[in-house]
Amino acid sequence: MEAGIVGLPNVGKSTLFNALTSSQGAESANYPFCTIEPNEGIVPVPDPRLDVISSHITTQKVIPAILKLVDIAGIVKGASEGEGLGNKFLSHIREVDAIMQVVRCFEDDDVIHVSGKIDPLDDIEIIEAELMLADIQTLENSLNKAERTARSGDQDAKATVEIVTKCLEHLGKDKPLRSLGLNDAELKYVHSYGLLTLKPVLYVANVSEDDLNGENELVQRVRDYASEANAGVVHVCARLEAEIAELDEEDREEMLESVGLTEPSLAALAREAYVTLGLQSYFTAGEKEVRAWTVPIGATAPQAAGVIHTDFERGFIRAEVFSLADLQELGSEKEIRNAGRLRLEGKGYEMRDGDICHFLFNV
Ligand SMILES: Nc1nc2c(ncn2[C@@H]2O[C@H](COP(=O)(O)OP(=O)(O)OP(=O)(O)O)[C@@H](O)[C@H]2O)c(=O)[nH]1
Ligand SMILES: [Mg+2]
Repeated sequence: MEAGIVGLPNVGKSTLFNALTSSQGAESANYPFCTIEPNEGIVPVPDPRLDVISSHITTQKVIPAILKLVDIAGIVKGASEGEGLGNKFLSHIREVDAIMQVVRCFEDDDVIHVSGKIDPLDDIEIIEAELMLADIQTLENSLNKAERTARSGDQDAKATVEIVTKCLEHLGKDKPLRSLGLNDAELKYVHSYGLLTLKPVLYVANVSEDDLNGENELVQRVRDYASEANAGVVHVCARLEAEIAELDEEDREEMLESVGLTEPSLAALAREAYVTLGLQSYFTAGEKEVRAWTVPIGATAPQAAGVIHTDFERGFIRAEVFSLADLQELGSEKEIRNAGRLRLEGKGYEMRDGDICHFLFNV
């Protein structure tokens, strides 16, 4: 799973990115969380269930799920026409699964706002407009090609023309494609275009140090907007998070407590990112490692196994599954087995959030 951090210039994207990618989560010692490229990083997804599992199953290491982040440079008005670094950055967004849009809700006279005033909804609209314009360009280009092929009678091309036209009409009404409600079959025809406004969005309201709970009216406006647009919102003080991330664990707890926070914002951000993307976790647990894996909600057991290794999916025989609740009640896998609560699930099994499993396969 990969999310791109986008927004207008100077809204705190890099501050947030640095805070998230440099924070040393408790479990992270066992995982190379690092910045891959200067603007790409991997962060562990905090999940308290991992601690519960490893309190019952002795293991050498605990490996959380990961979220890959890309810090994309500020988008300015006219980006879709090549303004600023324009198209190059839009092409970065094409590659991510979800967009995290940072909107400035903090007041600070020392930090210049590109539009000269702090208005998060205005900011959201500017970015959305650029993404919509970029999609219109992409679709118009492909429409020409598809129309030519369709004339030769190609059925696929005909369907493409139909769906592309539908998308263009929607964008023409100033609406992002994520609100068009394309079904899976329709999505297949436009999948390869990497349409920007089709990607789910999570708004990150960057709040002031003195508004850590996001009570400011500006944040409320973002929430109202997002609930209408079916998007999530988290509020974060990027600057404070950056300071917190520098601390070691003990000092971090102290600092969080002193400012009245119960957890670093990464935790809330990661949770919301899961919701936005329709994802859930399952676990594998053994002597060598206890590990969280990410799958889309609705994934079947073979698909879940495929996240570990494609061979697991190809040669899937069955899964042995138990729940976290069973583990907490009975204390060990052995007891779960003895109590007859270890479930054997076949190819059609739909994974549930928090399942703990072994996969049996044969290739
Ligand atoms: N007061 C305050 N300042 C912040 C906060 N977050 C970021 N800033 C400041 O805003 C300025 C811009 O932050 P960056 O993180 O570089 O912004 P950016 O969005 O990456 O900017 P570009 O990469 O140029 O598009 C810096 O001076 C930050 O210190 C915040 O939560 N509160
Ligand atoms: Mg930056």
